[in-house]
Amino acid sequence: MFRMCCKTVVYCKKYLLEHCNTLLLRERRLIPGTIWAMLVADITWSIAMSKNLVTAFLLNLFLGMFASQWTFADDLTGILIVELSGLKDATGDVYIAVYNSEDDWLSEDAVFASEKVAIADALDGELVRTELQLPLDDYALTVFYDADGDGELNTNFIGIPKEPFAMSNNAVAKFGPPKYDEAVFTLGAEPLIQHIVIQTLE
Ligand SMILES: [Ca+2]
Repeated sequence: MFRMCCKTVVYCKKYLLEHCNTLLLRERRLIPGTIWAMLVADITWSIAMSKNLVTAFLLNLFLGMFASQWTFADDLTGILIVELSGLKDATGDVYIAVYNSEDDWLSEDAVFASEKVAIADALDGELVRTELQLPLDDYALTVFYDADGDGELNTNFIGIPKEPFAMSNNAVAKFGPPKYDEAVFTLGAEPLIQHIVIQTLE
């Protein structure tokens, strides 16, 4: 019984630490929560080895689960509210692409997150409004209205969008698309509103 409990606790601790390492690789802001979770694992492991094993085992599980949930839900995600204006149609879809790296900016293959928004379902007065839940970090957005419904941003032969589009911060194109620095913003724990005016170049 004692050996089985020891193995179970070791397995739970190993899982927790591996889970924390995965989080650490995914999101640098997880470090404080990760350290906290690892401390919980180590403290309860010490208790388990010296006193009441079953109590420590249950405490380990409870605190480990609590630490993970606390890490994810309370400290590490924020609400990004995207409000769009300037759309001339109340039907069709808007596509939002989220980037969190200058190196990935405007790459079709390296989008951090994306969302297809049905305009009819997201109308809030004259605005199209949607919410994204994202890890706390820096982001930049591109938005376009898919006028022909093919799911892609149509461009002309030199790459200029033929469908209404916009960037976060309402960054303006000048001799090329806006740079990441012009479109980037920081999502913190408080909900953040990005009010974006859709533009049509042609
Ligand atoms: Ca299109």
